[in-house]
Amino acid sequence: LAAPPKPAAAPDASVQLGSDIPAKWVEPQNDYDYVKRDVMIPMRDGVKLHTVIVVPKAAHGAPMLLERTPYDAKFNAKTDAPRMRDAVWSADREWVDDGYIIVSQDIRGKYGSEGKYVMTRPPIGPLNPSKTDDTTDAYDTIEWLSKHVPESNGKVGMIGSSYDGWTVAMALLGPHPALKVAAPESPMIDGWMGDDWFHYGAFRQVNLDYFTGQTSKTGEGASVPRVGYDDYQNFLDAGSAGAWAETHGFRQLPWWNRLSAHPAYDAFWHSQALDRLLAAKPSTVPTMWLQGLWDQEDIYGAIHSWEALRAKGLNSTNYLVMGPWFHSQVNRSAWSLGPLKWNGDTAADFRRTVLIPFFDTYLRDQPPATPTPKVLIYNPSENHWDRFADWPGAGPGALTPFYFQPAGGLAAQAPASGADSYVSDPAKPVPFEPLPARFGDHASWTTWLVQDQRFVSTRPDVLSYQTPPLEQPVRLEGAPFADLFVKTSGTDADFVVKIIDVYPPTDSEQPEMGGYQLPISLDIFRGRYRTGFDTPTAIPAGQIQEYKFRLPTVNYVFKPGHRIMVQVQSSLFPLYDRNPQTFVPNIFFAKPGDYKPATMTVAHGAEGRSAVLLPIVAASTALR
Ligand code: PG9
Repeated sequence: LAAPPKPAAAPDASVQLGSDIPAKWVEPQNDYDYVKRDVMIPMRDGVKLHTVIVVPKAAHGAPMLLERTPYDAKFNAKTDAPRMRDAVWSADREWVDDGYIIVSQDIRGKYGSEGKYVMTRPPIGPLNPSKTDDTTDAYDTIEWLSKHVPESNGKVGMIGSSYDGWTVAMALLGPHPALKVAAPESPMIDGWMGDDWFHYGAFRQVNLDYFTGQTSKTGEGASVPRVGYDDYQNFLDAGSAGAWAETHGFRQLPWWNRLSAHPAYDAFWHSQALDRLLAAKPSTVPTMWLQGLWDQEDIYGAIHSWEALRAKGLNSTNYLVMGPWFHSQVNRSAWSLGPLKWNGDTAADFRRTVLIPFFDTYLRDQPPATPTPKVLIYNPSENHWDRFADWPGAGPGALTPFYFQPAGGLAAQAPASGADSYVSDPAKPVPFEPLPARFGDHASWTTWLVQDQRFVSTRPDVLSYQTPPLEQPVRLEGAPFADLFVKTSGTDADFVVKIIDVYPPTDSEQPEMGGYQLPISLDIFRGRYRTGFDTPTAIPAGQIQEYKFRLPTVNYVFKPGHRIMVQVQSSLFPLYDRNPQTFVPNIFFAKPGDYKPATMTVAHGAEGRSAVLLPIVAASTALR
């Protein structure tokens, strides 16, 4: 008999002939309460945009929250957290709690998306001869989303702050029918007039790092390397913004070349100013315009867009919210701002109780328990939200002048005579924050607008005017104006005006607030634009000229015992580039010899009644 065959030797599992790394590792998703899809969505010209869709496993007929960004769409669900609430970025947690599908997309040419990147790409037209822009890209994306996310109800709400707020505003220029609601948060709307790039023509040098960060690479570029620790000294040593750019290779950056060729408010800027474009083509998508009252980057856009649409009669779909926030703080926690403490987490509470119910109204046909107010603005001095049926409480014709007085006074009566002078020396510009100035320091950058101004108020080139301690409250609801009458010995000049709440000298609860000089509204104005933003003209030396400009909006009460103070100075450095004080064609490229000290004489008598025009109301116009 033949012996039975021996069983084949079992494979020896202790010997590895291949690789210990499998060709493809798939993480079991059992613990995950969401699925994440990375898709490339085709646009009308064939370019595909990288989009991250995060869907709760329980979703069925859920609304979609879309954010379009130049800052890497992977910010959502980039961690390996199995709970969607932990996987999204902090601002989206409450949306996850409410069952939303969260969608983020890289805009054209950035991070995972195809195509070419153009900085805040202008709408199709003279500045953009192509067939696509961020209006068509948003449209095509929403078209795709409304058909390809089976767990959704096909309805989309758009959100995003700053640049991402700009993408929301662009979508509103030609919205897809499935776009049901929008919230541009601190949107960049007019980069020349008062958002990121300039304020009334004064250039914001903090953006030079942004230019390399954003346009030197498809992904994240680096900031400009610094030799010294203090940006005040670094920028002083550089000379002009143009010289800084030249040293650091900016000629390779087309955006810098375009921007620096357009220092005035010419067609390049006003034909891409979104408040103008939206007003010319108002959308009926319910829109909540949001921003911070101390928004250090985009303090102009939301309020001006809301006002432009209101002026066009858009009422029932046009909402305004201003919180006690720094730039984009609406998406973080906001218990405080610098030394100012708020009544609760004003950002998270707002998202939960106002913003999400507003979106649910249009995305789920679920009206909120309490109707959304047309205007909601925090009152930082009384520490509560105010709801308004309309805004401003003080109409444009209802501004009350507070005139500069001899001996540093400030009062509603115009003085008979007087003037004050200071020497503005470009070699010693007034710092915008206590030195060392550090653009990269997030804590100081986000709070410089509430910085105690005592750090400069004793400088000889800073004028201060103040009321006596108030006996009655003075309530402001609206946008103050600066109205200066100044003579300079130079041929160009900048003027900074700050409206300041001076706290009483002692505060037993928070001693460091004793005598605090809190700016509640401030801005800078480049004098060459006093007669027209598109046509700079030399200032005639030795002649009084008027400089009148709007300041940021406030909802504020100066309390009894406090004083109203106004400060005037001619620089805010290095945040704003220095004015050489000699008229040159383009300040970006001023030469060292152009920078000259000048004597500024601020008139407050018959020659010109310098003042701030305050939106004073006798009583709050808030809904009670
Ligand atoms: N303020 C930033 C920005 C917006 C738009 C253009 C350039 C910069 C931002 O935070 O996105």
